[in-house]
Amino acid sequence: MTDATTRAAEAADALRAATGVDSFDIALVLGSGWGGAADLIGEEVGSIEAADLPGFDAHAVAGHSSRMRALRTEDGRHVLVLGSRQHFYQVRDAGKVAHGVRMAAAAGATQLVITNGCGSTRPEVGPGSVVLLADHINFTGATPLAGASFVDMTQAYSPRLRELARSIDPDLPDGVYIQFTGPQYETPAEVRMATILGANLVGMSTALEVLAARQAGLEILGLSLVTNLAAGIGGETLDHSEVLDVGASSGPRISRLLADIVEGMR
Ligand code: 8IG
Repeated sequence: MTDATTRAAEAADALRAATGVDSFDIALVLGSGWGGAADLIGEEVGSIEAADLPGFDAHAVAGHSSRMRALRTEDGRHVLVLGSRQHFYQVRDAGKVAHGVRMAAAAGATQLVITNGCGSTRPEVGPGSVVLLADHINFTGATPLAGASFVDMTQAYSPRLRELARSIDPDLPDGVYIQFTGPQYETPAEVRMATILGANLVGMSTALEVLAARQAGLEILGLSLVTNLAAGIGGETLDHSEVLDVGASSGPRISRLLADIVEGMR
C-alpha cells in the first residue's frame, strides 16, 4: 500500500465511524453551483466536517461547503457527498487534492460523479449551460500519482455514464476541460492557447481528482456548469460574484438533472 492509500483508508474508517455507513456506492463532488443537488438525491443519514477527518485541511471559499454528507437513496444505495474540495490553488499538493476521492474509494465507492463550475470558450455554450465531460487536459504540471503508476486514461469519462446522462437530457453538449492551476483566471491569450490545445472548458479542478479516481478504478461521470465565458471570449471582465450568481440561478435546474442521473446510475 502506498502512503496515500493508507491515509485514505484511515480517513475512510473515520468517515464510517462518523456516518454509520459501512460502504458507499457513489461519491459526488459538488463544485460551484452544484451544492443544492444533495437534497434531491436522498435522505441524509450522517455527516461530518471535513476538517474532523484525517488528511483534510480547513478552508473557506465562498460557495464551497466543507461537510462530508452520507445520503441514502430511495432504493437503498449510499452516496457520499464530498462537500470539501481541496483546490490545487490552495494546497499546491496534488496528493491533498486527491485525498477526498481516494477516501471515497477506500470507503467502497465504485462510481464518481464529479462536477465543477467553469468558463467556456464557446459563446454558444454560455453561462447556465451544463456540459458533459468527454475528456480533459491536465495543465497543472502536477499529478497525484507517484512512482510507476501507468494509469490508462483512454476512457476516463465513462462512455456508459455519458450515455445515461444523455438519455436524461439529450441536449447536453460534450466538452473537453482543461485544468489550470489558478487562482488567477486566464488571460485572453491563455484562453486562445487552451482552444488550440483542444479544450473548450477552463477551470481549476477536476483533472487531478479524475487521475486519482481512475487509479482507484472508479467509473466517472464529469459535469460542468458554465458560469462565465472564458476571458476574452465575452469581452467583459470576470469576477467570482458572477460565478456565484449563475450558480444560484442555475441551481434548481442542474440539481434536478444531477439527481435524475444519480437515480439512473444503478
Ligand atoms: I467558476 O473562467 C470558473 N472557474 N480557470 N477559468 C478558470 N476557472 C474558472 C473559470 C474560468 N470560471
